[in-house]
Amino acid sequence: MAVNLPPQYHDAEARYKKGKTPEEKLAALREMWVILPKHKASEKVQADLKTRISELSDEVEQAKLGPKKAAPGSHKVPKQGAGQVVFLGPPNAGKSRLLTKLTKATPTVAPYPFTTREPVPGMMDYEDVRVQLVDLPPVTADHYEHFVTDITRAADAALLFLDLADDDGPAATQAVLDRLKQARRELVRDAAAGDDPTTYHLKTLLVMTKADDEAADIRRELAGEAFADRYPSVVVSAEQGGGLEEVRKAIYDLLGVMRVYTKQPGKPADMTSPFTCPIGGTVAELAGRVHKDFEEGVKSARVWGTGAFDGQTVGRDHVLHDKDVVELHL
Ligand SMILES: Nc1nc2c(ncn2[C@@H]2O[C@H](COP(=O)(O)OP(=O)(O)O)[C@@H](O)[C@H]2O)c(=O)[nH]1
Ligand SMILES: [Mg+2]
Repeated sequence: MAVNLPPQYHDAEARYKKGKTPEEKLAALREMWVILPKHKASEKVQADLKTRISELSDEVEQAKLGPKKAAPGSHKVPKQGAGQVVFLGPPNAGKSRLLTKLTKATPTVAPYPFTTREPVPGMMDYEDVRVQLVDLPPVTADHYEHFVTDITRAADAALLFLDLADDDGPAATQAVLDRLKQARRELVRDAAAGDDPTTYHLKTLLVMTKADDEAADIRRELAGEAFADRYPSVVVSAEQGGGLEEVRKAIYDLLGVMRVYTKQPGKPADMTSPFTCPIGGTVAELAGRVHKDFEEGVKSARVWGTGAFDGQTVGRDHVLHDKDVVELHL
């Protein structure tokens, strides 16, 4: 669909291109955002603009912190698997313990706070896919590692922790949200919902930990009032193992991906390692996952799986479904 952009938009875009400092560029981008018609046809332009504004806001902010804290990339965790999910929460909430239960990673688990200082990644198995989980240092009103700002942008989703063994759990979790907001990071139910372009929105699952605590049920009811409307949630006891399977599934669901198995003509499908792409993805998008040159090159596909599809030939814009088997024709 074509987007009709008013002339003022193009004027602002020209100022953006001519801008010499990040501040000038950011000002022009914000003008473009205000002018841009917000409707279905402009969704892609809106999304691109939001990303550019959010990235440039970070850059301007980091420059203010000075070169030392802005050291780029030092805490990057290269993505693996179907998606990357970061752990955000107050100290002592059971983040590291949960990571040891869901993956083979071995972060330090200790009854005192601030034991985790660096990102610790681990791979979680869920059926036939793997999801990358990343344990992070705790966040409080006064303690914030600046690399968390970068790492939350790179992530696909977040787990927000709430400690059911602590009367102050809800306040500590709220403090995490408040501190992240200062860094222009907002944890939300649906990443598409937020419309402040300077803030980066990350899809989030609330994980209520230490369900084995004797007062956990009461605290959960109280916390439910504060948080349950804002996020999907799960309750878990990493110590006793209760709820771990639900957590695995909820994390996978949070990613909003589907599995697609590929096959070569005349050969059986490889049912062991599916490709994952966002729910609603097309044949062309899948092809791009298989090889970056295939997205342009794919002409049609045969699809087995959902409903009527039993080897039918479909076009490149055909929408795929979870567990479809696809033979790409280039
Ligand atoms: N009772 C109970 N204690 C837990 C549970 N999960 C973690 N803990 C304890 O809580 C403390 C902090 O755990 P840790 O994973 O290091 O917290 P982090 O700071 O959020 O990474 C440790 O003493 C853990 O043994 C749980 O499910 N039940
Ligand atoms: Mg920890």
